[in-house]
Amino acid sequence: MKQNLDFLKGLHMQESQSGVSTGRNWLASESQPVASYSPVDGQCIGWFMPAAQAQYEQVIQQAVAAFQQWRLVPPPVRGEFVRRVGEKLREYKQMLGQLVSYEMGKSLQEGWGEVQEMIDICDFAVGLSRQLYGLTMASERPSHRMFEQWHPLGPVGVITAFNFPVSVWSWNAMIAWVCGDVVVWKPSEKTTLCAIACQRLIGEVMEEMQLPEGLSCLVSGFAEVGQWLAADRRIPLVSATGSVKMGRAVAATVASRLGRTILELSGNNAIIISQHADLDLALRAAVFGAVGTAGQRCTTTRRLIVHRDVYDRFKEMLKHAYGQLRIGNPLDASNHVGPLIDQQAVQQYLSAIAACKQQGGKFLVEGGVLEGPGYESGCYVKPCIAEVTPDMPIVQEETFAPILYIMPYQNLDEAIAIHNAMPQGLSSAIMTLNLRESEYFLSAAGSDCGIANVNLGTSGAEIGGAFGGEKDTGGGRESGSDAWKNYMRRQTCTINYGAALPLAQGIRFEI
Ligand code: UN1
Repeated sequence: MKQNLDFLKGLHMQESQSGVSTGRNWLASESQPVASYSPVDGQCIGWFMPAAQAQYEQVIQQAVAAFQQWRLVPPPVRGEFVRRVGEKLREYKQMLGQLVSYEMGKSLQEGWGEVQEMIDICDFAVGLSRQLYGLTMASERPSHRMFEQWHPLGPVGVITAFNFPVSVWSWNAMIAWVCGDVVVWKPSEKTTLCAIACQRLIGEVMEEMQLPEGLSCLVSGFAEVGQWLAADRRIPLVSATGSVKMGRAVAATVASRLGRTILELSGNNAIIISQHADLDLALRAAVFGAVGTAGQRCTTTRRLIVHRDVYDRFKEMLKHAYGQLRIGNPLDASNHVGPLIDQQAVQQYLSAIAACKQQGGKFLVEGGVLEGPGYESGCYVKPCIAEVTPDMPIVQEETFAPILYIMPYQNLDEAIAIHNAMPQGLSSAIMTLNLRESEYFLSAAGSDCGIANVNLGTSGAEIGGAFGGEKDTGGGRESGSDAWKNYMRRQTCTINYGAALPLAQGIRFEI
């Protein structure tokens, strides 16, 4: 099937373009152009010029200047900007979703879903722009009033991964903007064209509203650009999504200057499938969780912990479901599973399978790389399932690929112990119709993850909740609930409207 790439023109993508921008303006760069290849068909989609240090410096100066103005704009007026961004995204949803699907390789449904997630966070942020509430506290001193207020923080650095090339940035950017911050985005070098497309759309809204250059900045490039952001004292907050290795490096650098981070790193998410589960529901949750986005979500279901009474039956159900999966071009809506992001990811998938076999894993559904017509990019792999024991080293690791590990359990305490015995702590789920089991799973003795679900899978969180997790996942929270507080500075204020000066804690000090 010949690919229709008209959406690239619709998004004003050129063959070669600057990857550095302060909003409406694009900076010429001295760097060597970098190509972006589609894992869908192996074609070069276009080229971008990454940021060199000189452009980075220009961008940050502009961001700092824009912050001086933007912090003084009333929050609901800042919300109006985000509302218009949401309108723009609605207008371009079809095409931007197609670009996400083509450059990243996720199914078209998921590409559109990702843009919808951007629209949703815009709506959330618009409402939030009138709800940046602070508390009023009871002062212990007579004629004193005490309260807290939230002020804008500064330019926020946002480092994003290839797997959600547009929405994770938007979770950060939309919230940061209504909070009065400006945003400097360093996207994954693997999906930079998606970032350029977003930046162009933002630039149009900035032009329409005549907003200060520097409000929305893009600094494309490799890991070194992320390190510049991490080391930069002018960036009070760095929000980073990606590998644990990247997160540790960013965290150490930002901590050494006592800056703030929001880290959203790896997951090793499991579903506990009880003997009291609705197994049909469990099957649908497990299969989408494991093979959706070709296993490249940080919320992907990587482990199934299944009660012995239903273990054999569930294995058969899984085998049958995996037999129905259609793997192929993600822009063809009839396919369930697209390619991995690149050849390196394919190698990691193959190494994990080899390690699993070597450590005693038994494959229920075999993996492998697909070849032949339609699979020329070499990035299409078969989703596979291995029976393992929980202590195998490979099971402790997050491999960004559709490899599902399955293991049995006897009682719920054992299942929860297996569940929690991982370095990561992002998302989790239990499938059960038994109230005691589900409540126990959600109790302090239950799941140790940032996200815990009952009778739904581990992936596909909504934007209204805070997103993130514990342990090696990094501890950060983004998106909904009160995650906005990370993007602002809290000020505790006390006003004395009396004529005396009583000291707190009853301290006496007479002069
Ligand atoms: C990620 O993989 O980094 O919950 C984010 C989900 C999506 C976001 C995943 N809403 O699966």
